[in-house]
Amino acid sequence: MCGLLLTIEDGQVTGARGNPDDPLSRGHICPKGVAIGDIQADPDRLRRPVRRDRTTGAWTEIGWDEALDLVADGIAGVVNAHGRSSLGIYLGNPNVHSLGSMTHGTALVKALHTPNTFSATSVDQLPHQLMAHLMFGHQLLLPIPDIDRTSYFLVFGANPMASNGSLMTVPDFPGRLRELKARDGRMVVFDPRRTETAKVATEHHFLRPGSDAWILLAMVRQLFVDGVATAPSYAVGLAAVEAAVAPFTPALAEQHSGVAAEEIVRIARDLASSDGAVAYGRIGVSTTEFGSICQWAINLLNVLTGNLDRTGGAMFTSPAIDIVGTGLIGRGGHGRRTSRVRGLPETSSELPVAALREEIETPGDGQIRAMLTLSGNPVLSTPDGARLDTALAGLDFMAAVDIYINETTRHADVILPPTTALERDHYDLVFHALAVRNTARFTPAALPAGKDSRHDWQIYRDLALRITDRLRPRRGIADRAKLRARMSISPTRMIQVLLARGDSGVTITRLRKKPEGIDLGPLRPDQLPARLRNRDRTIDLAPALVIDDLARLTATAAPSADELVLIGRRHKQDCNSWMHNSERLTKGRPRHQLLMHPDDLDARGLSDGALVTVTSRVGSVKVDVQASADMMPGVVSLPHGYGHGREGTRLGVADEVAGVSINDLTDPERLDVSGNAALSGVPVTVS
Ligand SMILES: Nc1nc2c(c(=O)[nH]1)N[C@H]1C(S)=C(S)[C@@H](COP(=O)(O)OP(=O)(O)OC[C@H]3O[C@@H](n4cnc5c(=O)[nH]c(N)nc54)[C@H](O)[C@@H]3O)O[C@H]1N2
Ligand SMILES: Nc1nc2c(c(=O)[nH]1)N[C@H]1C(S)=C(S)[C@@H](COP(=O)(O)OP(=O)(O)OC[C@H]3O[C@@H](n4cnc5c(=O)[nH]c(N)nc54)[C@H](O)[C@@H]3O)O[C@H]1N2
Ligand SMILES: [Mo]
Repeated sequence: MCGLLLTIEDGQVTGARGNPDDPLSRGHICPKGVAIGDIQADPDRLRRPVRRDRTTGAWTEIGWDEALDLVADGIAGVVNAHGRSSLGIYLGNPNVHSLGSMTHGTALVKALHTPNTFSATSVDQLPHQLMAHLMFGHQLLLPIPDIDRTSYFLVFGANPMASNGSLMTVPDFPGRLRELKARDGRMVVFDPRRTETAKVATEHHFLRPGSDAWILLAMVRQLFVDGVATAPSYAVGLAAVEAAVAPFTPALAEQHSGVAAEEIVRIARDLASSDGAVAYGRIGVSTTEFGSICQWAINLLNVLTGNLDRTGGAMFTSPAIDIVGTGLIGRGGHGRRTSRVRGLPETSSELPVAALREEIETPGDGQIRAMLTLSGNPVLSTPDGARLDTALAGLDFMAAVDIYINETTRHADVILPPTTALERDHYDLVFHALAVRNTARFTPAALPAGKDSRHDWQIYRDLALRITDRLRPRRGIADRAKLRARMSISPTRMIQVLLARGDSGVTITRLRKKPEGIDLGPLRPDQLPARLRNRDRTIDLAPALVIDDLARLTATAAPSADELVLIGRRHKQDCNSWMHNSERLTKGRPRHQLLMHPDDLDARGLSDGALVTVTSRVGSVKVDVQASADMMPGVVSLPHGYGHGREGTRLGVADEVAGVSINDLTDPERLDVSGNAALSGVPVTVS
């Protein structure tokens, strides 16, 4: 989403700078942007399909036709023998960053019609989407902080200084924060680590991981105690909320979180009395056992203080292509069916990825026997990845659409590599809709696609057609013609049509003339209730799902004095589990270490730099430990996305930076009510 100015010489990127004319990113660039050419030039990146010999493990390059046929035969073969459920699909994060995946990947998944669809959503933002669905009537109707005008920014479990924001696309967060402070605004951060964001905050509060729900509910309660909780006329359930939060006192929150009760009360009052204030919480709260309660309470803080749909508060975006209003992406749903083995609820037709391993390994009707992964690396990114690793090795067939032979795709029989970001047109369907300012930008391919290469949308098109052709019973002629027609329209053409359908006045012609992007202005207030997507245009303040889940929270025990729990972290120079083969991003001091407070090291007789063993209920890893006074005592941290160097991968990641995978320690049994994995706050021992 950051506008870049690239220097290209002889087909190679030799320079990347932030584009000062980009109306959203304003010249900002992060290390990943600087390194974008490394992916393009990486000799380890796949440029042609490869096939793995199951006996020798050797990979051979093959032609596209052969590769697509092999995948179609493999998948159709399994499905025809064992039924639709025998195919599992996993969609990873980069799908959302590719136009062709958004337009054609989703259509492929639909055409394959398996109940066993999984994605990175359930190790990430599922609670946000579920609460948006239940409260506002659409899974992507997400309130976005008006960072450019707020006077009080209350942050739980996010590190935008490293991440550039999430469900709040905010390029140049440092610059925007400086502006916030210059207008006497405040940023208050709750995080078990004194992060880059905490260090530049007005206030930072340590809290015990997973205890946010207690604090947030105590804050909501305080609004009622002080008599300032108000709800708009189009909201229902205020009395139910008041009753539900009544037991969650600041004193209880202090017991569970370690944050002083008076501080919790004061911050709730500061939020309520500021002119244009916003509460925001991200992956640090959504990946806890009470992620949905947290997102619910955060929405409540914004609604009940009058800050939803208000300048300086949280608002819904008005993108040039409105994926919400047009119904391009469905409203969502929850619990309409459950997973076969553990009975976990579906959300928006997907199952929690924490159930993937058992769905592959547990014999019986509906067992997954073939997998298709699309831009995903679940071996490193989902809980108990080590065991998923083993499970993938036992599949009858696996195919991947990916650009690397990595920890996950090394199990594939065939890998189909699409063109990369620089070789394909891009219009961002998702992140414009989540951005802190309304803008539109079309980025034509900067480099010609390599000879004999395929865009992802072409791969998805060919797979959809070839697989459905082989499925029995065969679909009718009309059906197949419809699919062919749908899949043959290029993503860029779709964007052209979708823009014309909207009322922003933005057209593809205008966008092509202004490659830096078109500014559509700041977030707009006063859009409610019209923008709500449920039938009666009301906000449901008290969805039964979370109200019922409060009992589970109440039943949790207060922490013991000697507990040690594990949390994750992101760095500016990391990109989830990939890009560790970019030398530009990995040179300098290694950053794979376990961070631990010096007192916790002392208590165990460990010294800074020692090789330690970290053990959880599910596994154990050996990693270097680094003393850090930025950690809350009792809390240790590992970055996610590390743990490279496994046999059979071809990544070019140096040994010194390979690290270990935090998800060899995270526990697929720890879940939020939504089914999202509780990756944060895992009980561990360190020796
Ligand atoms: N413990 C812990 N676990 C976490 C997290 C955490 O904070 N802590 N974070 C979670 C979050 S927020 C997320 S989003 C997930 C991410 O989980 P995943 O999406 O499973 O993992 P990524 O590391 O994003 O993997 C991206 C894959 O896409 C490939 N790829 C990159 N670019 C392209 C492309 O242009 N086309 C194609 N076809 N493939 C491409 C890469 O080679 C890689 O295999 O991880 C989650 N896991
Ligand atoms: N450079 C870079 N940027 C990225 C990514 C990347 O890998 N690298 N990944 C992208 C993706 S896919 C996503 S989803 C976003 C995520 O964006 P963010 O949510 O901003 O990402 P994190 O840095 O993981 O921040 C989570 C914070 O929660 C804290 N935390 C952990 N447990 C708890 C808890 O129980 N309570 C509270 N209050 N805090 C807790 C952690 O210490 C951490 O600081 O980032 C995106 N941006
Ligand atoms: Mo994510």
